[in-house]
Amino acid sequence: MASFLTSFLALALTIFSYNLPFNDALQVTYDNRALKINGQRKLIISGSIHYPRSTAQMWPSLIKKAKEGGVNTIETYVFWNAHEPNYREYDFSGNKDLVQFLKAIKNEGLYTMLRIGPYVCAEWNFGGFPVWLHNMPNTTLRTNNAVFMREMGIFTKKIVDMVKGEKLFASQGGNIILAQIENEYGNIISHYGEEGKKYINWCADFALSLNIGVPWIMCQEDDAPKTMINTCNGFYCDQFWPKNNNPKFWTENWSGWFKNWGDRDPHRPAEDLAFAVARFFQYGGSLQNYYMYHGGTNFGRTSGGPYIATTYDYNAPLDEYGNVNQPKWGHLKELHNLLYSLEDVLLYGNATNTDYGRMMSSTVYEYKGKKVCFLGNANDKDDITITFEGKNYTTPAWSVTILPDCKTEVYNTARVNAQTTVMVKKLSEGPLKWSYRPETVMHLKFGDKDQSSVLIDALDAKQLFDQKTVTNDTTDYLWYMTSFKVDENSPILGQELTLQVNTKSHVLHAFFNNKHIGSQWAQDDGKFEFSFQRNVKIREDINTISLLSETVGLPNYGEFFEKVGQGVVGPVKIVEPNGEGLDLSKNTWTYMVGLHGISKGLFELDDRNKLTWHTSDFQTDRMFIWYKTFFKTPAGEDSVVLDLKGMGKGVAWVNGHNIGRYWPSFLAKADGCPQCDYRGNYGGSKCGAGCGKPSQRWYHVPRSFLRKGNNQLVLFEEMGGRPQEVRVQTVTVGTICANVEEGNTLELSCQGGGRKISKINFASFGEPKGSCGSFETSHCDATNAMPVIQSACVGKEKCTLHVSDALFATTTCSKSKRRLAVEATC
Ligand SMILES: *[C@@H]1O[C@H](CO)[C@@H](O)[C@H](O)[C@H]1NC(C)=O
Ligand SMILES: *[C@@H]1O[C@H](CO)[C@@H](O)[C@H](O)[C@H]1NC(C)=O
Ligand SMILES: *[C@@H]1O[C@H](CO)[C@@H](O)[C@H](O)[C@H]1NC(C)=O
Ligand SMILES: *[C@@H]1O[C@H](CO)[C@@H](O)[C@H](O)[C@H]1NC(C)=O
Ligand SMILES: CC(=O)N[C@H]1CO[C@H](CO)[C@@H](O)[C@@H]1O
Repeated sequence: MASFLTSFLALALTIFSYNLPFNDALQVTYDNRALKINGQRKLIISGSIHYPRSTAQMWPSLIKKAKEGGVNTIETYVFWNAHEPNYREYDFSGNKDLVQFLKAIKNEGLYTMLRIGPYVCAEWNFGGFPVWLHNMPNTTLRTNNAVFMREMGIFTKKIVDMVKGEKLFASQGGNIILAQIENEYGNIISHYGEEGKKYINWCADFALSLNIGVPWIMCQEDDAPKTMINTCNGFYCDQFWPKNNNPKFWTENWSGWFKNWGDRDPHRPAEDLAFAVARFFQYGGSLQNYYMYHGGTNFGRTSGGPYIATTYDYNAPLDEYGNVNQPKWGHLKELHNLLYSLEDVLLYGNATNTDYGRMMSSTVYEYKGKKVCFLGNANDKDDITITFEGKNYTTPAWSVTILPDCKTEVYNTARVNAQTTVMVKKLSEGPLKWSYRPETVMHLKFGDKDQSSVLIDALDAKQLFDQKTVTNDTTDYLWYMTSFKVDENSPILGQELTLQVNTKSHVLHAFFNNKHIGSQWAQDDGKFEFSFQRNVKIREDINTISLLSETVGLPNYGEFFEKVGQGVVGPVKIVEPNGEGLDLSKNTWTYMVGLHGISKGLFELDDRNKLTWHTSDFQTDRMFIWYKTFFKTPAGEDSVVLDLKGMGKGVAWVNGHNIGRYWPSFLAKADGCPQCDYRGNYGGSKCGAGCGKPSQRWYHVPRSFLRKGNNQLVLFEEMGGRPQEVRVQTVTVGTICANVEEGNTLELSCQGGGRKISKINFASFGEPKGSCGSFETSHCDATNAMPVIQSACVGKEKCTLHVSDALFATTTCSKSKRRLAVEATC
């Protein structure tokens, strides 16, 4: 069995280690089983990487690691609001250089799935739509609406023409094999009635009219027009049966989950993800895409919401910084290589399914005398033994066993032999030397704009406006300001009064007569609205109210999501104890977009306004304050992060690059971090970690944002924090572990960067217990595992060992249970 396994995997690897030739046009078609390339059915294993969620400098290495992990295709959306931030002003620079990204994929010899949308959802701000589009008169998004369809048409055509111009479609000799129009419209179509149906048919006709020469897909859209391939999205898609004789495609296999401010760290166990993939192929699947393969970072204001965090790590096979996430990456890699080696039998063979009850099934594929078998156990509690073709097999609960010759068990999704890697943070610099500068609190004095020097472009109106329509979403921040006059004889003077602000702000900071009276933020309850109420002391004559309203990511999902109000929607009232009150909603409101410090460019590298920053009387735990410091670029290649523990909420810039919103004071829920059992259906809140800790403490600073020598870090802190606790750190491989069954291969690697295995902390062959970080020997283990592993691994960047009892002293452990557990330090 052992030798068979080794040669088998070696074969699988050679099969995959060729570069796809992209010179000649490829003919891409499909039938009821699979996508066909030049007439040949093709097994597609794809991974999502969203180009603006990393940097152009990171792309080649991300794509390479994805290829090494055994994906043959990269998928991305196209992000409209990143490319057309203002009407007819386009941006394809830096990490928005779509063509460069597509070429990087092609250069690695991988295929591309291009999901143009241009609605993308994707936890991306406003689902990818530019807010100016919503602000155009008479626009309703994602339905049969003239303004919307005209603009969607113009943008989509622009992208298609750009890609065609570079000859990137497979039909032109490029590597793009599929394109997508719209996105998950089936989830919401019922809310749009006949107009929705007209729209989706228009989408199909419009897409076809672009003549790209490769098929179009529509994901999660059961009523997709016949010219489109309807595909499945979800945590599991084995029970998805396409219509219209279409092949079974899975365009979003959620490899983990995203994080909101206040959420635990999402974690989808490798065993469960591999189970979902193996089952999909057991039941006739032929194309699947990991959403995400690399999640990355929501830089700047790109995160959707409300409340999508800055990290978009997604617990994907490549982590936020681009490091391989082990054992997930390695466990899936083994599965991918095995599946490729079975491609012809899986895609051309006939399948026979047998049901054994208790959720146990087998599938036999037969083609030209070759046979491949799957044993699938979807029982979430019981391991099940069946007699299959004359032999007994035990399949662990919630797992799939693959027998490439229908006799030998080569892969089981619940048996993880890949190494586990624990990444650690290393201090590079800190504490840092800070200077500070208060942000200006806007207010009106005596009814006139005496702060006209800072009230640039102030707008007056006798109404409360939706925040998006005033800011065009150019900033998170909008001031709503008003004043009212109280006569000396007014009965409300001297009474206990309450200021009441009904708002759809995500965060509200309120000032009365230029004094801060409170801050409040919305609960993450799906509604995101609240009533802010505080006692206020009215004075005779003029009183002023200043409300700083903030958005923390615009909605990206749901029917009519663009119509959800944002900002101070009102009413705004001064309420007397008897409930009567003064309604200020129709008062004259003065609007001021953004912050003073932002308009003055305090975060920019060249201090063009030469404003003073203070160092004496250093201020901490204070709201509305700017902090500035400098730090050195950490040596080496490891990813760089800022540890912002101790800070409240705000925005961080490094050398003028906005690295995103930070909010470490928003803690993850204290409960719901139980022991993780991979068995049973996964959901976004299962297996979470980090309960009660900051929902995001570390913030990625891509190396390409750094300079030789000193780097400038600027923080705008709006709640109050302690910058002296901020640290610059690097992320590196700490402990590595493996827990390999006899007959398999131990592979330990420090994952590059020239690092070597320095120490073996634990090694035991037999029936060692526990997991990485807490292994223990058992009574029957061999006595010499430590020296064997030390001599094989210490001082090496990588070591490989075929695990067999011949290597070790005798053990009394039962033959079927023997395994080798190792923990090492890089
Ligand atoms: C918007 O729709 C209204 C009502 O159908 C119409 O009167 C108005 O002219 C439209 N405005 C624009 C700019 O198309
Ligand atoms: C699969 O089954 C169909 C119908 O039973 C048969 O016509 C075909 O030859 C079979 N193909 C293979 C590869 O066995
Ligand atoms: C399989 O297991 C059954 C039940 O335990 C046993 O009776 C049978 O002999 C086994 N068959 C083989 C081939 O080992
Ligand atoms: C928002 O867009 C409108 C229409 O293009 C424009 O008149 C207005 O100045 C913009 N406001 C801001 C703050 O960008
Ligand atoms: C229905 C739904 O929420 N779909 C989303 C599934 O998850 C991915 C990422 O988490 C989104 O991009 C989909 O649109």
